[in-house]
Amino acid sequence: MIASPTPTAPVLSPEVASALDDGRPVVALESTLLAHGLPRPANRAAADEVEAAVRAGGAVPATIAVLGGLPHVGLTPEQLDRVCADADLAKLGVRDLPVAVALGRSGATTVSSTALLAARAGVAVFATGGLGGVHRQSADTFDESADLIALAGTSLVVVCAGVKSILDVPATLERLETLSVTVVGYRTRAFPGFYVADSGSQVDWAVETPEEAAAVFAARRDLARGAVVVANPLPADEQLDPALHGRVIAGALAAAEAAGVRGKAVTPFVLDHLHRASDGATLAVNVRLVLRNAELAGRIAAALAALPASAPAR
Ligand code: PSU
Ligand code: MN
Repeated sequence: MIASPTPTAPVLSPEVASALDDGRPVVALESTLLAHGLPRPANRAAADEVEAAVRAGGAVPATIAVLGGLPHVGLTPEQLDRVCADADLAKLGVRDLPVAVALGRSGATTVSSTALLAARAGVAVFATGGLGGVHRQSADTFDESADLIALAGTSLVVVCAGVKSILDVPATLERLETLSVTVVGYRTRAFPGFYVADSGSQVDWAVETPEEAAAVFAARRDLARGAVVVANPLPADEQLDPALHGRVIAGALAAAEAAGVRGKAVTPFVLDHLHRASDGATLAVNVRLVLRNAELAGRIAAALAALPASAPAR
């Protein structure tokens, strides 16, 4: 292979590198939800809590971001400070990665770019809050997250609380089916609705344990590229009050429309509006669901590491 003049290989933190070398469990975490999904300075504490939740599940956390053109897998506390403090940090999807790398820029990685970098580093399990997907009004705007197509082509487990409820959830599930992304509920067939336990849509399959989730992924990896989405709902007593949920979502989407927000600014704008309109209720629920996903991802990574090594895919 001809070496690229601009290296794109991820830089592994010492802890992540040694865990991967030893075959110990590692969980990738994205940085866009910290930099663009949660308000400063609460995002910094959340970054530590999410990493601690992965450890509680039995795995090593690897938060991913691009700093000075280098894709990092596993961040130091100072690097997390930088990701959480910089109000102008770019939001990098897959298509933005080559620009950031070649021009030496920094940015937070979304589900799509985190998945790519995690898989490249050899990390098979990833935790986030809610996937991006098909936006409401997408028939007019064509706004559909790059997360979907990235998951179609990347071998990894993504633990999430479904897709963000600001989206068109049934349309997003249709697209995931078209893209042949495997979707299983965690102990439920009711697809979670991010802030709320039940989106109202069903999925075809459920897994009951981290071991089952790991086995499904091992089979997927043997059969075909692409992700396994493990949809992990909040317990009903921890969800956002569904009535409040309906009210504030409608207001936030209307505000985005009125402000003329477009493209990749839509999701951060709407999440921020929700946090304000609900007096922080959506923020507390958002952090809680990410922590639950991080811990479950840790358990799934541990179960995967305990499986007998499978024959290499042909
Ligand atoms: N989960 C959260 N908060 C977030 C996100 C996920 O709890 O902010 C981010 C992820 O990085 C996801 C992105 O990839 O939102 C989707 O953005 P878009 O709709 O522009 O593709
Ligand atoms: Mn978009």
